Amino acid sequence: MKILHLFLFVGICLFSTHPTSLFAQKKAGPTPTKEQLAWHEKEFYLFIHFGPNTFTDLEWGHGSEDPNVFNPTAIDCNQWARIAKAAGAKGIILTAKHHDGFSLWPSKYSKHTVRESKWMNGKGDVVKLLSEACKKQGIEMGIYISPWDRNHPAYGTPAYNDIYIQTMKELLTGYGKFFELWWDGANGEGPNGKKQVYDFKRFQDSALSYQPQLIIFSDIGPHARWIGNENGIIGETNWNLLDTAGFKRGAGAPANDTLNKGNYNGKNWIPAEADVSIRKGWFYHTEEDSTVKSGKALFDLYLKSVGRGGNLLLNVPPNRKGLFAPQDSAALMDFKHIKDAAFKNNLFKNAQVIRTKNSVELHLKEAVELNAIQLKELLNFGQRVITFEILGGNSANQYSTIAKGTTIGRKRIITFPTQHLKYIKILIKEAKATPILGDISGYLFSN
Ligand code: FUL
Repeated sequence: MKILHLFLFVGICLFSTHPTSLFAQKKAGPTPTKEQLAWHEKEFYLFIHFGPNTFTDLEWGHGSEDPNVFNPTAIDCNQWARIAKAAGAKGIILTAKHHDGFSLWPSKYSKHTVRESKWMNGKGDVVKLLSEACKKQGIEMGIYISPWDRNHPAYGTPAYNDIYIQTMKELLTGYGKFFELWWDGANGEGPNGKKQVYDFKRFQDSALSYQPQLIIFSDIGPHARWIGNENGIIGETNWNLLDTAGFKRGAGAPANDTLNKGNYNGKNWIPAEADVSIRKGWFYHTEEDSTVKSGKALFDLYLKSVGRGGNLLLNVPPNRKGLFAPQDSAALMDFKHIKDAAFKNNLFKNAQVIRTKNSVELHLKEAVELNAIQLKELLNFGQRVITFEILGGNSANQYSTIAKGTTIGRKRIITFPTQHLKYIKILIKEAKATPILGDISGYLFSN
């Protein structure tokens, strides 16, 4: 890999000069749209799977369930939004319709909705309740509308594509702005045993005509991609780029490993979003209460998703009352606490910064103990860094390797066994073009 002129601009925090001259720099390959840049900054938000499955203990409802099974006894979307906010989540994505076709709002285009249930005498609307709650808390809302529908009688016929578009229109024009639209890759049979050939081109054009700012997620974007697993773990190498020509959503998507790492030379900016559940399943099941991930496990997932340049979409499913269970809320608060403590004290804040052609040295006033370093690239210039090395020592001329890494992207958090260091060097070994880094910070995470 050829190293082009490496000239590092570091840190907004570390340097007093803002790198305005950089705007003259050549771009390196695809760059994010302004909507994608804003999306990257969200970092972490919640996913909510809620519906008949919550009451039947299924993960994939059959679509033939009696709508009356959906009957949360004490639903409180304000509780969801409050806890999300308190946990540091920037939004909530709701399964407005999962594969069973049950709509959490009274859709005109379905006979399998909250309206047909006895919940609130058929007058309820979860999408409305949650959108109001999110507004109240100042967080954003996104929407999951499963294309696969095991209930709709038209599923498996061309008419369903029009119905799906009308369904999206109802949601996207009736409840205010959503930050993200989530398309699941699953495509099974409908009630008549037929599979649907989705007209994704029309779906996409229609969705964007109703809400142009939307980030549309699917296996292959167009705006954010699946990471090829549901464990929440993004590749240590993570390009925000993906080639999509010739690929399809679902079975025709690129290999999971490709989705996990992106394409080095990908033609489109399609960053990774890591979806994972706080518990075993996506829907709430009492017998899975013991599977709730601890705050520490969630922090580890944060490091392996956000810390590898992607976003973290954490599913927290409400129980049959319509509330987050106490175990889940407690784990979220623990996570927030651990995360806040970890990033509270930037050990590099008063460092002297020395830039060379391909490295940045941080000379601290005195040696400190640290075990984590956070690097950033300024994404509006594209993703440039291919490989880097972190070195450290106790004199300016004696550095030894502490860690090596591939790709930086929006945020890269590198952890290593605790070191006692006064001098730190970030060496950019290979880059596609002049690397443009944001602030560099160092921390001592507690174990
Ligand atoms: C999968 C679905 O089949 C699961 O039920 C869940 O919604 C998950 C987030 O995506 O593909």
